Amino acid sequence: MDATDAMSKPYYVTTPIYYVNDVPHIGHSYTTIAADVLARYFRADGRDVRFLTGTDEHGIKIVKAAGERGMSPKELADEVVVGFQELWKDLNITNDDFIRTSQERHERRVQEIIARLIERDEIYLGAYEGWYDEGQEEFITESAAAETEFKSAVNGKPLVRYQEPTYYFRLSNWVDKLIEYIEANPGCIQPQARRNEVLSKLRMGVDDLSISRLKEKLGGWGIEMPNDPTHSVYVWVDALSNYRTAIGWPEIGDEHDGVGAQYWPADVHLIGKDILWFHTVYWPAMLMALDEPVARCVFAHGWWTAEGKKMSKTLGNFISRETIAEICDEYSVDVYRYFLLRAVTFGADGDFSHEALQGRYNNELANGLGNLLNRTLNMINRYFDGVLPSGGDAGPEEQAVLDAADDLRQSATGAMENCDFGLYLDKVTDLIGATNRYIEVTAPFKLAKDESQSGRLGAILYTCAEAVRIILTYLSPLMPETMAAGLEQLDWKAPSEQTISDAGQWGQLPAGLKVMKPEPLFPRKQ
Ligand code: ME8
Repeated sequence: MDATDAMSKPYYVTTPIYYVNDVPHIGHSYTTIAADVLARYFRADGRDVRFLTGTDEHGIKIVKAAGERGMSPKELADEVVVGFQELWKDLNITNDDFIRTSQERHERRVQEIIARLIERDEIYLGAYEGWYDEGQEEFITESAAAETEFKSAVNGKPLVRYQEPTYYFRLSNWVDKLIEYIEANPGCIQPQARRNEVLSKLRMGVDDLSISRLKEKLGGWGIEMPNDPTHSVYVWVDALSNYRTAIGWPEIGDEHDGVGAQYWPADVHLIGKDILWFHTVYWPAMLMALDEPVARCVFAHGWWTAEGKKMSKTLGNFISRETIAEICDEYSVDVYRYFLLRAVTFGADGDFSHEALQGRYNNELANGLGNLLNRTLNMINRYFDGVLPSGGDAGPEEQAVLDAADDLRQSATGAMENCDFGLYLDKVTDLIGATNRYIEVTAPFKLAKDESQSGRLGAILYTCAEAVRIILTYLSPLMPETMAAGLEQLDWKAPSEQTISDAGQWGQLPAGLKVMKPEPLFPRKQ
């Protein structure tokens, strides 16, 4: 693929669609921020990006939550969805679309998907008798239920016994194909440990999947099976389809038909580890049964605890939208975004604590990056009246900075393609470290005392300013507002068509820019 192809190649990233039975919290914000960073990076790299999020509004869990609050499911969904949408606005999330599964564009397409599966003889009528986890909206086998003493493995609540007629999807027919596909595509489930987990569970064999529930048991809420008005589509089949219905597939003769055909297959479905099986077994099997390509990658990240414990409202450590707002008020939205992606390897579990946040903030942002920008601008102001001097030839002292900048540029796109925010940020941090060390080694404050060294002094400060430009540019997808403020202090505005990979090339600041007096981007917190 040549560079132009790479640039125009669409990039499609999705988050799970969140249930509206409860309010948003840090976990939801984590997945959505990660998706936003990917979307911003690839947009900045010139790709045609589609970023989808939304809400999952059907299922027994929503019906029950609504009942407990004396509301209809629709009323509950209409109320809770606003909380998600406002949180995404507050966190500067740049999703291109927001799908709600109660929308007609979705409901009618799900019916079409089911109709096509029926046409292909992938669905048959049977009866389900067994256990159901209503919190997870998941059918549980007898042996798995026994293992957890008939309680939910996720929330510990008792499993519910279901006995009713149901339509089945011939999932078992697709197990060999799924195994073959996952084996042939090492990157399709990440991290690798999750891929192994799915493969070994698949090899143990899988039953057909119940994909409908009696409509009366859901109080009429849900998407009606196209072949049987007494049944509603199983909420997971309904929900997973959103990734396609939102981009206008399958065609049903409305204005959404084919709107995002170029985005499929999705580049990555970001999810939490709790919903791995649905995304790596049910969803690709459905697509295979329809002879459709499957998503390139499902990336399952870990779970957050808070202050060392599982989040719970009764423990008082639940990081709700209100708590997120307090954190963002104290630090900033950008710092919150940075912390979530920096503090924990994407894929691993992590703990949120105020102490860890303050520690990283002071060490990495205030002392590391903030200090570098301040020192650089201060010296340009003090020694060159705020006018950026010209650079000189790179000598051995510059080499470490140039190498770190080059390494960052070479690694950035690959890191983002692998959702490896850790590697990406390590490379940025390396460049910050190399530049701070460069200042120590070259000691510009000493050179400033010697008139005859003015050329060398200017070249050193140019090197610092250029490194800062590159650092701020690469941190922009994570911290868009703060980095824009930093670039403004540098008096730098990138050409509008410039891609981030081009921006990463050394030597773009023109001498003569009038830098501002530094205003700390990250004031130290006591
Ligand atoms: O599962 N730490 O919706 P949901 C990190 N509607 N991430 C967390 C988390 C935590 N403690 N808690 C939740 C559903 N998440 C379905 C999805 S998709 C077709 C249907 C995040 O509201 C994580 O991304 O329960 C997880 O997968 C998602 O929220 C589950 O959200």
